[in-house]
Amino acid sequence: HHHDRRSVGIIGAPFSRGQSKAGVDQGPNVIRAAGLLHRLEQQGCAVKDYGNLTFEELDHDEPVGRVKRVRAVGSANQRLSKAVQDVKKDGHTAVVLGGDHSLGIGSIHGHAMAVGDLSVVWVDAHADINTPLTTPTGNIHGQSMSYVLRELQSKIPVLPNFSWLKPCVSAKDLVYIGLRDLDPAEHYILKLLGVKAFSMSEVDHLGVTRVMEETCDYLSAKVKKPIHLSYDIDVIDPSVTPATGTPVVGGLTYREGVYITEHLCQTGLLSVVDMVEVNPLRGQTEKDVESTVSTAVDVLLGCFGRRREGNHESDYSLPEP
Ligand code: B3U
Ligand code: MN
Ligand code: MN
Repeated sequence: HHHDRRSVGIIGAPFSRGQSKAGVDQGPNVIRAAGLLHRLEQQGCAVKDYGNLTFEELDHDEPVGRVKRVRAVGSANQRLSKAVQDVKKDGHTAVVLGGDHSLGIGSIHGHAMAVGDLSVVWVDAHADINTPLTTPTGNIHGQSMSYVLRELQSKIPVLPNFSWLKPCVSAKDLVYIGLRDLDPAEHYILKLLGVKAFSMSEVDHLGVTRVMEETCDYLSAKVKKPIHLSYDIDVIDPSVTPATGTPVVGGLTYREGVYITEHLCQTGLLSVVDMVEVNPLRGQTEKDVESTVSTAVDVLLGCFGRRREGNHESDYSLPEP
């Protein structure tokens, strides 16, 4: 039988302007330093590293209404969108290493420009669906989904450096997993639009196995679309992944966090994966950072065929004595 070598294109997006804490821009480098590329190759992937994107520094980026650093976030996401389009045109599954979660905007947009309609699985303690008018913090990493959802288009004001952005995701094609810290406006939006969401209560009630079965049944009910997985490391419990900007108690276990990507890998539909909010300056100790980064790597390896039972390449043969 033939075996497709999975090809992975890695984009570093060392971007931090969607929130206020220093260090999240070091995410791409610490994830690479933990051996991501080598381990992907070891499990049979062909890996191409596109390197880190660079972003322009803006001297004048005053808040627009409540929203902070709009121009920087707008232009960075435009660059990321182009980069994701290029990686998709080269035929790879794209991995975007963040950086904060505002990069979900450009990553999803670039993905949709390259492949058309897609499904989004947003794995996060937070829904990141505040609009520029409901945001309590002004941070765009808490607003990403509202910028790309077609149904919220009329609620988004014109913002500088965002004129390139076209809403490209339908509410019916979005599933949330792991939610446990939503603002009232975000909870209202999810109910208003009927968004499929498995909060931590549903994970407790159903178990992660049924959550993933229901997620995949829901998303492939009519046509199978490419899946965009946007994985915020803060979905996992801070006892495991403390080195992140906004840790929230009561998160996924390591095993649940990895199971999600093992299951999505089996669909064969994973097309772009974001790994965001790994911040090596937020851990208390070296061990905190190590645990956070190695968990992020294991989550990513799960997207590309790693099994906890062990793996071997299809052409493996035992050495003859
Ligand atoms: N919902 C809040 C807090 C938040 C969202 N995402 C993170 N924090 N990481 C907000 O800023 O919109
Ligand atoms: Mn997030
Ligand atoms: Mn989050």
